[in-house]
Amino acid sequence: MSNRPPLEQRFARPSVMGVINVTPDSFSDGGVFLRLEPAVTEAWGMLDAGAAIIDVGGESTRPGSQGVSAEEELARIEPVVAGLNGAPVSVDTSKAPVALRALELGAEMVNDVTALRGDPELAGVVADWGCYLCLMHMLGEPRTMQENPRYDDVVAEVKRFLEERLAFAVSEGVREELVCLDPGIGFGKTVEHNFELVRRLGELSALGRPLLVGFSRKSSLGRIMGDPDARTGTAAASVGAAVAAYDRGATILRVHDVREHVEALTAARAVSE
Ligand code: HH2
Repeated sequence: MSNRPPLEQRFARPSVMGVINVTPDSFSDGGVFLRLEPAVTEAWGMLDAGAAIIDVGGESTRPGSQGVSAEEELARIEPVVAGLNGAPVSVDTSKAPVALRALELGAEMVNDVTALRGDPELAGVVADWGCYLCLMHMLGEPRTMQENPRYDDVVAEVKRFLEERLAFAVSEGVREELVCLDPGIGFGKTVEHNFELVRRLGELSALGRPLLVGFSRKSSLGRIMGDPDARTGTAAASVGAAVAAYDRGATILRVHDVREHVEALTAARAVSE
């Protein structure tokens, strides 16, 4: 388990992470994959389309959401992760028992939107398993995070946070070369904050770890099209943001529309080579 190659070796730049939300209420695909079969079929389709890994989540973190118990989260994701046996899987959770079960079923990454602040047991699980880890920035918590988020300098503050969480993870026994960092698009940020984070992504690269960016279908993409109340963005807008993030250094792009992203990023990489 613990002799995994460094994350930058396992995930070439750019790599696509396909999202499967096994939830009734996720903002873009809520309810679609609550049944086992469609979720597993969609995930295999994403892998066929070129996804490097599938991120399976059982708890929505959309603005205003309340969270679910570990039992409920596990009941949602366990059959899907089991059904993907042998496929590259990441588990989108902040709960140690959920992560542990997914790892037992073959998951290779824990994607924690709380950056190891949600469950004091999670760091130990990740360290013991020697799995990959994504640490994401969030200001506040999902229930309230979009109520007037404020920063003096959003990029500097996100950078400081990620640096501190990376140091914490390492102090808990997590191997630094297995960690990637994520600015947390939409997690306690205005539209302007989200775009500034991508514009200045190079400043986060200075932390020395690969960056994961998840802009796919997020409301800021709908809002810049002129709808101030948009709750989601289109696939085309998502692709535009992903290519821009890749151009500025992102390694992993977390997306819902895998084929479109793989094609666009393949073209973008050909240009940059
Ligand atoms: N965004 C969401 C969930 N998990 N994980 C990382 N590392 N980065 C992200 O940007 C990120 C994430 C929210 O998007 P989605 O999964 O589509 O919706 P929901 O949280 O409502 O299930």
